[in-house]
Amino acid sequence: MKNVEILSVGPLYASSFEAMARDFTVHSLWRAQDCAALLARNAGRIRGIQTNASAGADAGLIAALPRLEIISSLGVGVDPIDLDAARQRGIVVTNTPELLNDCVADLALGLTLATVRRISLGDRYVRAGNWLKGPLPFTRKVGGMTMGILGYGKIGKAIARRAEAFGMRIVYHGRQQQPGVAHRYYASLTDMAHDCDVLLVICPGGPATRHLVNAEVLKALGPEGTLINVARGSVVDEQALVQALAEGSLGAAGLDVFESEPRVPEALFGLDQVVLQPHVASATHETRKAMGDLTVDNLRAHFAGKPPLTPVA
Ligand code: 8YV
Repeated sequence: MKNVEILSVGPLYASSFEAMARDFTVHSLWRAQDCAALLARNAGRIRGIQTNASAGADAGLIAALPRLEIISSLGVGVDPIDLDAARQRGIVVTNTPELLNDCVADLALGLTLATVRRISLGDRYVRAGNWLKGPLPFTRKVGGMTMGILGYGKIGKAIARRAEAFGMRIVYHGRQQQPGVAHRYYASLTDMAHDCDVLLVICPGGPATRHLVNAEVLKALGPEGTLINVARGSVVDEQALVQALAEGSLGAAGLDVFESEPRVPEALFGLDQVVLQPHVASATHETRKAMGDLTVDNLRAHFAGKPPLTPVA
């Protein structure tokens, strides 16, 4: 397949990238000093894009590649890929679902525990020598809390199983009630936020969910409530979130994702009731290797004339 030229738009797990570079001729946009020059030299021959759920592939890039046949993306989210532009040209789009469910759910629970029990604060407290001056204030018990899950898909359910093991009660909100699910469904996100202690965001990003968690929802969650976001920064109105945390109308937040990554509002840095992570929910060697290998396997299948393994519906 060395005669097939691939444009690498964003990083891939190192060994998966090496395997891709052995099988295909790869041009790395994310390593290029001069992206425009790289495209000008190679755009006419590129037949596949390898990207990820952060870098995506926008309409301009798709239009610049006249022979493009497939966009193979690492990650489950496809919000930064212009799916309409791809569909209009009959370009296949693939992602890597399922493989990351456990790791994302693990981090969601880790963030929940760290935020409610102030684990990062406790760590800073000990390091700063403050324990010598007195104990850390009490926190709240996780068992017995209600977790409201926004986006009750496969990852949402993996989070629910873990939260239940910690004695939490689960309720959920999504576009519609799901048949055969025992947990209570809320048609209104605001009503759910009002009734839960932890609001856990794990729905897809994109225009349909932009700022779903707005000032009203945060107010309903309230001064004792905790927001956890392991989905997309775009789902939460970040300005409203910063304001609610700063004035105390929202209790606490654990955030793995932000509206303009890797930029994080500096106003959050000084808040002890906030735990921050640099978008790492799926970032373990095991999971990123599996995701990386599947990203390359989708390219291999397509260019061997077979159907892609995990096409985006
Ligand atoms: C990755 C993700 O952080 O799958 C997703 O949608 O956001 C994550 O698993 C991302 O793919 C890395 O760019």
